[in-house]
Amino acid sequence: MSVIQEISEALQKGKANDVKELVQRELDDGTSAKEILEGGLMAGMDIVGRQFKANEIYVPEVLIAARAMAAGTELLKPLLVSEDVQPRGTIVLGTVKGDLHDIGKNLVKMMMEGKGFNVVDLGTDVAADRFVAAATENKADIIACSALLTTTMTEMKNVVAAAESAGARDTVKIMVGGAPVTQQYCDSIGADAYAADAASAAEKAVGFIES
Ligand code: B1M
Repeated sequence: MSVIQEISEALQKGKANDVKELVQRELDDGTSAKEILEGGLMAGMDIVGRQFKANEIYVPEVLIAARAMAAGTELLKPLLVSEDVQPRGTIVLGTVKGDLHDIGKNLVKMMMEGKGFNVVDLGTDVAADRFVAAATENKADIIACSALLTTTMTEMKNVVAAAESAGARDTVKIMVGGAPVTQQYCDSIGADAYAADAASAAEKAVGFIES
């Protein structure tokens, strides 16, 4: 097995220290950061995403794999900047106003980063105007909103309205998700996409960029 494959395997098993060691070894051997990111870390995270979607693994395993990915990307970040690897696109992500749940949102972030996106994480309790201002400031392709409460998901409608009044509706796609959110709700507020889970959210984001 190549070291790149070993990196993917170690990430899937959530072995952060192994990932760190293997990434450093591969860098010392002269492999580019881009190759390590795509062939090792992102490939491993793709498999984790598929397993999570198929209910073959659960939240704790995904969080441990995310920690391992963070350990690897930490070493690569400065090199990726100098190698001028362009991110796939920029996504502004947050949990909507009034809502403090962030476990699902953090998984969405991790899956999106695993697909090569630059994710601007606004955290929790994010008002509609802040989503739109951050999207404009960062020239984002996508605004991604998470909500876990039936009482807060209505803020997503305000995000769509705020993007419209800021004249940003043609340049930014709006994606919604979280336990109480449905495709029907997405359609009713005029958002562009709904995703039921973190892996699907990342796949849909890729679909927007490649379409
Ligand atoms: Co709260 N909570 N909570 N809670 N909490 C729920 C959501 C609830 C269903 C529990 C219940 O009553 N059965 C209920 C909501 C009821 C409703 O509105 N229908 C509830 C309530 C009522 C509350 C409080 C109001 C309780 C109170 O204080 N009386 C309060 C609200 C605080 C606030 O936000 N203002 C509250 C507080 C909390 C804690 C702080 C204790 C904690 C949050 C900790 C944290 O997030 N850091 C908490 C937790 C942990 C939960 C439960 C138990 C678990 C949520 C979770 O993290 N799930 C939850 C019950 C449950 O879901 N079983 C509950 C795991 C996570 C991986 O799943 O977030 O669904 P989830 O994310 C998934 C998908 O939804 C999707 O991808 C993720 C992974 O695949 N997804 C997206 C999420 N965002 C997406 C965005 C996308 C696409 C997909 O595109 C952009």
